[in-house]
Amino acid sequence: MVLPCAGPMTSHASEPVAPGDDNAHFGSKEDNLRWYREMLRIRRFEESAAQAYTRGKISGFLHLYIGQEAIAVATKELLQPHDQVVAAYRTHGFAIAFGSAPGACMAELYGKATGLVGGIGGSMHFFDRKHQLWGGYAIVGNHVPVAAGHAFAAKYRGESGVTLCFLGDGAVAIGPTHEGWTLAGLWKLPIVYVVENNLYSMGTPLSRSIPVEDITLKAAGYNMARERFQVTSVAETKARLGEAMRLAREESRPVLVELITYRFRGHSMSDPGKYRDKDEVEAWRRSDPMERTMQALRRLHGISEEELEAIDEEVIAEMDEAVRFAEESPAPAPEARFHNILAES
Ligand SMILES: Cc1ncc(C[n+]2csc(CCOP(=O)(O)OP(=O)(O)O)c2C)c(N)n1
Ligand SMILES: [Mg+2]
Repeated sequence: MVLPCAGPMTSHASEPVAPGDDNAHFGSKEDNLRWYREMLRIRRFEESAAQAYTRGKISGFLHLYIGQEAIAVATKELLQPHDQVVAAYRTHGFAIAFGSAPGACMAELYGKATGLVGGIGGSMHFFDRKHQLWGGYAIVGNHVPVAAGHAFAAKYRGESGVTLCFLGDGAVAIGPTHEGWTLAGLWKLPIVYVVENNLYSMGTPLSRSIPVEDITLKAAGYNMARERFQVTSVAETKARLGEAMRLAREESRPVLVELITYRFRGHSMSDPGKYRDKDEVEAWRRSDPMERTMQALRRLHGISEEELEAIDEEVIAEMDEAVRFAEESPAPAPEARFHNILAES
């Protein structure tokens, strides 16, 4: 339930939810099959990217979304045509879920001309207007006021679109976030700020970067409504994030949503993640939304191992094809680095 900013606190949830038979949080067979496939597409894309990185095919940074896929998949299902999504740099999952071609995404990572932004942006600067993804920002927190600008434009023009701005827990305490949230509250913008709280910013745990555990306590200071929960299924994420979006869309109320989630890999490919122990990672694996959806398909819907394997094979083939496309694509022309810097008439 989305709470008004002065409402009672939702519970803390820094421990993973144990897998149970909470069937209420799963959808129909068709829903679960679709969600499972979409989460798997993101995961297999990321694994292919990681392999390409270790083969030296991708340079620069590479931040993987493995563990957080349910968020992008739920978001895709909630987007209406005029909505816009602005995100940080862990954005491959959004592009794949929203409908960007995996080949163009992989080619962007490879720095090829056929990439999403012509191979000039790389992992941190995915951008696909057609599929409602307005970046891809590398500078922590700096996209928060940019997103307020998107929401202001929609309100000023009288359009129905909602802006969704995703940021990490590490962006909460940074200056531009305060500026963006202030504008959102002041101008009652139709925006939902979604903090993907994966408990770490690089190797720094949340307890060392933010003085309160419940980030949504901050909503009151910006006159935003608030919502907070752990992401364990697409169904629940869709329902609760959807309610936040409804409030922003219908009442022009900014909302601060905190999604407690977990990344199974290090911060980026160069991070072995030694600051957390195996038991912690294992505990979170047991509440992995993709794994739980797979179990629900077996348990609730009688999907066989063969059917699950067939889905995986199709998805792996799709991502192999994306890698082949990236490998065979040409590099951008040297002058391409000067394109799209100034608006061209
Ligand atoms: C202004 C700024 N300071 C520092 C960095 C270096 N940096 C890159 S990612 C990161 C951690 C951000 O963590 P979080 O917001 O929690 O996102 P996550 O990586 O967990 O998705 C930092 C400090 C940066 N990119 N921009
Ligand atoms: Mg984080």
